[in-house]
Amino acid sequence: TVSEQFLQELPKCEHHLHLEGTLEPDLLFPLAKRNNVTLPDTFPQTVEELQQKYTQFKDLQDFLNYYYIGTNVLIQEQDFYDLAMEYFKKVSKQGLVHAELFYDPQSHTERGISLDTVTAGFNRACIDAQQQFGISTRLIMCLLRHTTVPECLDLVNSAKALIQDGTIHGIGLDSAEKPFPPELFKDCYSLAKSFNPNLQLTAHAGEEGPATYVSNALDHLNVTRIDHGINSTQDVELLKRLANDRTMLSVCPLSNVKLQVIDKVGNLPLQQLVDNNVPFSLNSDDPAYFGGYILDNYLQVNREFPQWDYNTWIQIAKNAVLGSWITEKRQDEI
Ligand code: ES4
Ligand code: ZN
Repeated sequence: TVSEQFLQELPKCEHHLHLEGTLEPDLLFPLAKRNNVTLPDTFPQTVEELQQKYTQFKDLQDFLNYYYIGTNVLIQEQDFYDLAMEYFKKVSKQGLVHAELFYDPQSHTERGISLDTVTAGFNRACIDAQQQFGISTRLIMCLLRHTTVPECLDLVNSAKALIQDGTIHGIGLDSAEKPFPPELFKDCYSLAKSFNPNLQLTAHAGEEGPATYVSNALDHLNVTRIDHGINSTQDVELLKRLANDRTMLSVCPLSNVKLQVIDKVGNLPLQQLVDNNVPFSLNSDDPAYFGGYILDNYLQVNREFPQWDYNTWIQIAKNAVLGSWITEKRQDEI
């Protein structure tokens, strides 16, 4: 193992964080009150009851059911700003220097909240995070794969100006993985890319879904990164491809345990990724739901991969910098 102080001070980059997944119970209830939002009768009514529910989810869908109810309390531009600022405040104390952040516009537009309201609040927080904490940021707009392709095309079209001016730096694909293979969203990805050749592309694949979802995301969506991707280890040829192309996997240790994708962090195939030279980063996914922020994920991996020395950890941190969608100048600064 390495010392916890070393991991705390190590400059860290986050590539897999859903802003809506940073909604802590102690912000959820006040926001519901502030916005006069009634939660379903079946939803826990106190912070304690909700935290109790968050101790374990049956699977990804069980978690998503809570996650989408949580998003309902976000209404005003200020709510989105406050949510993101709470996240930046926490991780600024954990050695985070760069964050690439997912958000799910469709979970808000379906409730009548405009893409511009959501994006403006999150983007204003990003500007303030750079100012106040020196954290650089990128926003990644996700398509919800449980919705329809025409709905996702509508979202991409409505985001045209934000993609063109770079406010939206990347496109992602999230929500229930099976049975929605990445290739369904081929036209959505190519349309988005046609708006700005510098747009970056990633997709959730290989979390609950098979390695073929990872290959198909590479083949049909032209992504340069894979979110989760841990099931890639089912296919050795795919591992070679990821290593050769320097395609980074954004791995989320505590998330995988809470959603019962794996039994314990030590069962993640991280040593196999290291041995096959596949780049990966360590991330928190939905920290308010999964019991830990970025540093907690690093610390848990350190405990369960005690064979890793300082050099291994420095290499992981470097790979995270190299896999970030930032300028060479910013890479050198970090
Ligand atoms: C997510 Cl862990 C995970 N997987 C897929 N979609 C998501 N949205 C928020 N968290
Ligand atoms: Zn995710």
